[in-house]
Amino acid sequence: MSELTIWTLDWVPDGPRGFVRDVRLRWACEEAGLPYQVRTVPFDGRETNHLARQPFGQVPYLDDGAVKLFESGAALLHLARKSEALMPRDPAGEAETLQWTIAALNSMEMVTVPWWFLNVCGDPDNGLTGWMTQRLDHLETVLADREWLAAGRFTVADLLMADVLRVPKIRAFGDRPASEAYVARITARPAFHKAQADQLRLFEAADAERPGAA
Ligand SMILES: N[C@@H](CCC(=O)N[C@@H](CS)C(=O)NCC(=O)O)C(=O)O
Repeated sequence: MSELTIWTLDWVPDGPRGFVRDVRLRWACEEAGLPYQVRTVPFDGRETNHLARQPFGQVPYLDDGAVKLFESGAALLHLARKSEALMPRDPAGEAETLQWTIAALNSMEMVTVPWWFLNVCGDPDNGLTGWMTQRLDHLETVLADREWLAAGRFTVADLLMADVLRVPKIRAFGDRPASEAYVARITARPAFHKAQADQLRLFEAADAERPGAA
């Protein structure tokens, strides 16, 4: 088996620490028991310094031997094909997992990220608020009577949906007890704690190397 390499930035400011999307890939590898290493590209110059690997200048991206992937969702599905811990092998369970993985990206994150961006730019009552409310309310209905999104068990779809929903401003956005309990339940998993702690450690260690560090 070729060694998996997860690429992330070498440093980020405090705000995004613990949320940089390499955590999704680390988390998936931890759940699946897949060995991996983490390598970094410089935060400074990120707009242009790794466009050959991530055409939008972002992270994460993943190397698996000859397989090179960007987009956290694509990388997660690649990892899920390696381990039943992330996705069941029966056709119905696999299809449900794919469906909810895409839903996390294309029905939730496609709304939450632009909403969050307008919010942090100082426009909390922006035109996306109604859309966001509607999406979160629909998901609350789904989560009110199920523990997991797909296949009656933990899958990579839960990992991704919980990661999308755990952004603090989104969690604080209204009273949705089922969604709140869902995010708490999924992020209580030891694999998430290890993944997040490892990311935080990487960025903390990099503080000392920053220009102007004390
Ligand atoms: N759709 C992409 C989004 C990637 C993304 O937003 N990456 C952030 C870190 S979590 C990033 O690289 N930000 C730096 C930048 O955009 O300059 C994915 O899921 O991989």
